[in-house]
Amino acid sequence: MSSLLKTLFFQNKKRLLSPGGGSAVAAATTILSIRRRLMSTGAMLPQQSPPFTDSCADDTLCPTLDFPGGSVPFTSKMNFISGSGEDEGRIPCYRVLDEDGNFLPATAGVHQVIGEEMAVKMYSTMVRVETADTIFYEAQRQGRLSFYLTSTGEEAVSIGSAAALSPHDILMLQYRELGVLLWRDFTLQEMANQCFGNKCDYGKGRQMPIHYGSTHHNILTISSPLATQIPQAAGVAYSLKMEGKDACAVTYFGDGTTSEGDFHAGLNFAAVMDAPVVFICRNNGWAISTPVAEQFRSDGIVSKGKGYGITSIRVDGNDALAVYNAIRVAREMAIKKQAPILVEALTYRVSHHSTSDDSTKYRPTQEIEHWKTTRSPVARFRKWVEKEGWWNDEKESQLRRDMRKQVLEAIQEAEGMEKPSLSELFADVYDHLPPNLKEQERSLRDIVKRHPKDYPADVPV
Ligand SMILES: Cc1ncc(C[n+]2csc(CCOP(=O)(O)OP(=O)(O)O)c2C)c(N)n1
Ligand SMILES: [Mg+2]
Repeated sequence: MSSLLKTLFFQNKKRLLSPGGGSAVAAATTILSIRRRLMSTGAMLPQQSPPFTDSCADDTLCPTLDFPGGSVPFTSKMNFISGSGEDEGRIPCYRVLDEDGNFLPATAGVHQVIGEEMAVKMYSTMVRVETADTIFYEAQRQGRLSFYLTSTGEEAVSIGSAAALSPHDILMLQYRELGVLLWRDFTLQEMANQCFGNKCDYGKGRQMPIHYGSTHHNILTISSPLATQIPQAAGVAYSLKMEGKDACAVTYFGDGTTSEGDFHAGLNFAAVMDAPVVFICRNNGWAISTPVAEQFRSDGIVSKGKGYGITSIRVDGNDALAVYNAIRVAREMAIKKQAPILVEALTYRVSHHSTSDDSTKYRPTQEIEHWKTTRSPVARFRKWVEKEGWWNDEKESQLRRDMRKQVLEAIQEAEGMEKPSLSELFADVYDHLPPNLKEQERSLRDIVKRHPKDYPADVPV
């Protein structure tokens, strides 16, 4: 049976794993259709419910209802369950360090799981992200890039989590997780090539800036439509399970993205299929101009895990050590139990949503300042690393100087590089170009010929 299941799966694998091609729903549908085909051939039996026993015909004498999926206790109290969680209070947030980088009394000695090398690499990657974000943002303002978006204030979520994963884990990002890419040694040059859409960009200049992806780094290409990565992650996790891999799928998404149908489909699918996936929600308080108070009535995202039967935790997203610890354990559980885990990281989007946004129009500047200074995840982590005796002002100035130089060099190199040729715009989707695309290509070439000044000179026609 397992070889038939595998054969059917591999026949469909390309569709399931293709980042842009196979949509999330298609992935789910394909896996379900594989199961259905196996059941119809008798190769796989549907999961058996325990046999129904009418052992208790009189409900008043019976303490439980024998129901498909498991028995349910009866009660004579008419209790409505509170939807907001106000009866139980809000779900607490796990943290390790206080704002000054000191271990909290309850966590001292218990949680110090990383040593100097890891701590310094994590801090250096945070500075790398900060520097890249600042310079790329400025480059966009100078008109050298069409678009950019920073992860300022959220560095601990991406770097703390990436550090806790294995390079074999397959990642599906949203767009505000540059730290994850840089942690995996995706270079500043690879990043700059993508943002400038030059001939070395893996996407051949066909995506907006910041839509990174790299097969070599096990990172699927980012796509603009929100939440598509969530059911895809469930499908990828299911494939890892079928191949018996010692790895999991990990997907990142924002608070606003949880309002998409794909979020709910993805979580339910992963739970029902026992797929080893870690869902990481960066709850940064805002979805462009929509605050979380207008996004959902639940106690954040962590409370939704229970509804899908998923083990979940809420963590302080500005505490890199807490994120690291939580994700390390979440990963272990996902693989060992072959089950999904949901992690909600509470953080804050300090930057504007993107270069197309001005967030001072819809939120108080004091709120932004508070998170930028008092609650900075980078400053907090630096304080801890310094207290351990692993960092000092001299190392700091040297690192910042080096990073600035590296980012500027990468931008200069990427900007000067030739763009992909015009024909690439039509390649890689169909084996043979269909007539409508042939016509579009012909028409585009005709327009470029007639209006050469309106088209960039560095795009080979
Ligand atoms: C399906 C879909 N709807 C709307 C958008 C437009 N959009 C882009 S980003 C964004 C906000 C997402 O917020 P969140 O998930 O909280 O992520 P954050 O930007 O805060 O990191 C919206 C509405 C989109 N890209 N895709
Ligand atoms: Mg958000």
